[in-house]
Amino acid sequence: MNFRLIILLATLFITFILGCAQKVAGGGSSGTEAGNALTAKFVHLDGSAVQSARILLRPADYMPGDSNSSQYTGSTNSLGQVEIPGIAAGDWVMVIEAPGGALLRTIILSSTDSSINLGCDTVRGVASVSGSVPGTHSGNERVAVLGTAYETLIASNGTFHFDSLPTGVLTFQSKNATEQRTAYLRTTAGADQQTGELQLENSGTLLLDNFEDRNLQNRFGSLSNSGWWFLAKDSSVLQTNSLEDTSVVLNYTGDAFGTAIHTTLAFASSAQDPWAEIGVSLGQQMEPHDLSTVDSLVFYMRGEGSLQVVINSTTTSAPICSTLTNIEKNGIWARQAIDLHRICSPEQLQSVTGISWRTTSSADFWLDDVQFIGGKPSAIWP
Ligand SMILES: [Ca+2]
Repeated sequence: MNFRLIILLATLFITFILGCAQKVAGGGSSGTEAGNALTAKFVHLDGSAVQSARILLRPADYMPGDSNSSQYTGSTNSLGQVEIPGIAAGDWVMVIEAPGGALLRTIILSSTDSSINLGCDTVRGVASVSGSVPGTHSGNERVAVLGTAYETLIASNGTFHFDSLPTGVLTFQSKNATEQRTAYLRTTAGADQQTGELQLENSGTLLLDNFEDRNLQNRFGSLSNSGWWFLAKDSSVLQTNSLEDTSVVLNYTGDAFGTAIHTTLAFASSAQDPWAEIGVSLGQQMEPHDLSTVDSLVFYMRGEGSLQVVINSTTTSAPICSTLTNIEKNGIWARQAIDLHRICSPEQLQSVTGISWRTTSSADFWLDDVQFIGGKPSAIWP
């Protein structure tokens, strides 16, 4: 065996025992009676094993201070591996705290799972996060990270700050407040990040956008590096409520809906097959969103016209599913609820790249409070 080969083999061996290259030993309990067994492995940035680190699983909707909340604990062995047996079915947030960093992952366990192997993850450091909560503040209101013990006070001017949070997709929620407000953020190690303003959200719903931040990236854009609202149309169609012909217009409604999308589209009678659509992207073509956990798409609209609500997916055989909705001309905001499982196939819902509101005739379209009912953040943004 020559010297170069020995070096090569030694390098391969080191890569094999260090880093995420090594498979996590699976196994654990197999019966559902005993609950689910979870296995995972954690390494540092240099590839060495994260040893003797504390792992804590709490329910995904856990608020710091919740009593009677079940939790599971474990710690990593010398290889950075952990196995936690007997976990009940449900949605769990797992936090690993180690020297040099912390990591958060959300895990959805069904009653039919028996052992879950999370594979290998790298602990990269911690993130600092700031944001704000609108309204007046009593002094004992807090912002918490759901599923964890992390919480911080809201200052009298409505701002809050976390020094060191785990990396992952985090749900921030107001605590001790009269209104439930939330924000979602994919945190990055070493970065100083902003959640923006926490938005009103009912439990069981995910607010995609209410346009109160007056920008055209949806609330989940920071989770996927996309999420922009757009207007697309045939050149014969004129958008008559704006000087800027190709952009989405945000208008203040003067009512409880605050800021909303408003587009007036004029179709020329002579044009052939004219069309126009307001849409929002949900991840690039390479990373479509899995909306299987979403029951329905809910939004409010007013104005006048007839629109096709279109779900775009990467399914090659049938890339869109859609349903027709009509806007009554009475000036009143109407709530529309679209049962996604009625109009789309499971394959289509697993690979959604965007939603659009499409018309083939003149329309005056106001859109606001676009929400998913029943969607699980952890399933949509793994
Ligand atoms: Ca609004």
